[in-house]
Amino acid sequence: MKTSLSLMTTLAMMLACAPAFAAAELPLEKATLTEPPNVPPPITRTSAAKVLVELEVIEKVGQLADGVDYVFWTYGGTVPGRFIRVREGDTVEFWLMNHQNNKLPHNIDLHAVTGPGGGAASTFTAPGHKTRFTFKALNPGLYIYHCATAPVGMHIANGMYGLIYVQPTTPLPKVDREYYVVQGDFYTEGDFGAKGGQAFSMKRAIDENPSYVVFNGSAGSLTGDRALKGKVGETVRLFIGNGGPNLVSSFHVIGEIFDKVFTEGGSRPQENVQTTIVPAGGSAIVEYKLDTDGTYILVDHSIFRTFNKGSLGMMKVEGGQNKDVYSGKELDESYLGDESVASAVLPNRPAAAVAKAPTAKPDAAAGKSLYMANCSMCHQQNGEGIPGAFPPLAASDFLNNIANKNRLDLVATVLKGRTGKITVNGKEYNGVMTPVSGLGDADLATLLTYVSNQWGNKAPAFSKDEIKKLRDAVMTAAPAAPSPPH
Ligand code: HEC
Ligand SMILES: [Cu+2]
Repeated sequence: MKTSLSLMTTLAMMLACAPAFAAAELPLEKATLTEPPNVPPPITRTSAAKVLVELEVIEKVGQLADGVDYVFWTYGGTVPGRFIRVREGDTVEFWLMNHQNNKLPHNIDLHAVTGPGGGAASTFTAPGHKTRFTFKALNPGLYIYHCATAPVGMHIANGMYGLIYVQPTTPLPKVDREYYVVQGDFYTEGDFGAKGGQAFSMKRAIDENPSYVVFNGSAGSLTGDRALKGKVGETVRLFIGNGGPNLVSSFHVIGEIFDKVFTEGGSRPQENVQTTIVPAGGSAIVEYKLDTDGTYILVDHSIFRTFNKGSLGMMKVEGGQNKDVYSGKELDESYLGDESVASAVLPNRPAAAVAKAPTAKPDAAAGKSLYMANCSMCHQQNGEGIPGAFPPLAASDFLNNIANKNRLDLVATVLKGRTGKITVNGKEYNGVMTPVSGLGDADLATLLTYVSNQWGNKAPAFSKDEIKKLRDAVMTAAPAAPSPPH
């Protein structure tokens, strides 16, 4: 009796668990695909399905940055392409459609596919055609997909990549928010910020010298109104990819520590990570909790890419400051170090950049070297800025035309930084100026007097006392702006 019961149980279990029916007998469902930065909802099914994925290739003009047009080649009309979410063990029927207005053939290599070329040869599709192949999602994880049509590098460089997440049979714990962010490097004939239509530069691409390094296909795709959002107390999961084609990303969120990172999109998490490497053609899943409010900046910590090539995104977190976690600035008072120590340690330091005993009349040479040391890398030596990225200070209406408010605004901009939309001389900017710290009242007076009396600007000189008053006013006002990278 006992024996036969256990035999029956075993038989019943075998029947219940028998997974390997032909794919045709699996329940059929259509995958929900999402545009960046959105992620399809978690799959709640507990058994395999046959999942239909339809992805359309669209070649179209978009913006690489403000006023910079570029012909992108896309999966679904965006860079990165549509986010695909399936479940480990699913059978995926994959359709690639190449729109009839496109000029080129394309295909797709999904790194989630086991089989030659990841689907590339099977999906080679001429304009005005569609192709199909089917694969089984054997391995869970986060995978890049990309075009693999010759010249492969060019197809990828033009934006043909995205992420497919094969959700493990035991899913990751639920979080409050999931987002989709993919870095990519772009190669234009003109330098960063050069306006108008920009052609692809094969030379730059081969030299691995991108003019743009961006998240989600354009500088500013995740800033201002398009910033990612969150609330204090929530948990966040970012599905990060790197389309390349060339650069490896040092992905970091300024002001956050990743509680968990599934490095390279794999199955086992590392804990308490500051910066994670995302290889070209690779991914990472990062998770963190939002503990206090403010703007958190997503960067490639190869930091010139962030401040000079566009790899800067934002997550705006609301819900109040948690003073136990982060106090904000508690104190700023004068400090006078021993001059002889400073000059002994740093004999080559340019004299004018060193904080001197306050002089009554700020001088232009000192102002210039302070400007060169603190502002010129963004606003440029001649104060003309960089179109689309850094607004001009030269003949800037912002600096000169806000009647009496401008003096306070200028000091606030320098001390607290500035972010959000701003119109300068009729052109809109939407960037991030990080706060400039470490300048005493006398130096700041010298610097701002210089800035407001150069390149066609005209304003009364700032005195040390005036700066002190303005600084007090700024520092007691509401907090703003992100902290600089650390
Ligand atoms: C890291 C790059 C960076 C540095 C360094 C920097 N700025 Fe800015 N600045 C910006 C950006 C970006 C904006 C526009 C911010 C926005 O879009 O809201 C800006 C805006 C401004 C504005 C308002 C707009 C205008 O053009 O009149 C002023 C004034 C300004 N900066 C002055 C300064 C001064 C003075 C310094 C040096 C003490 C400085 N900045 C250093 C990037 C920078
Ligand atoms: Cu292609």
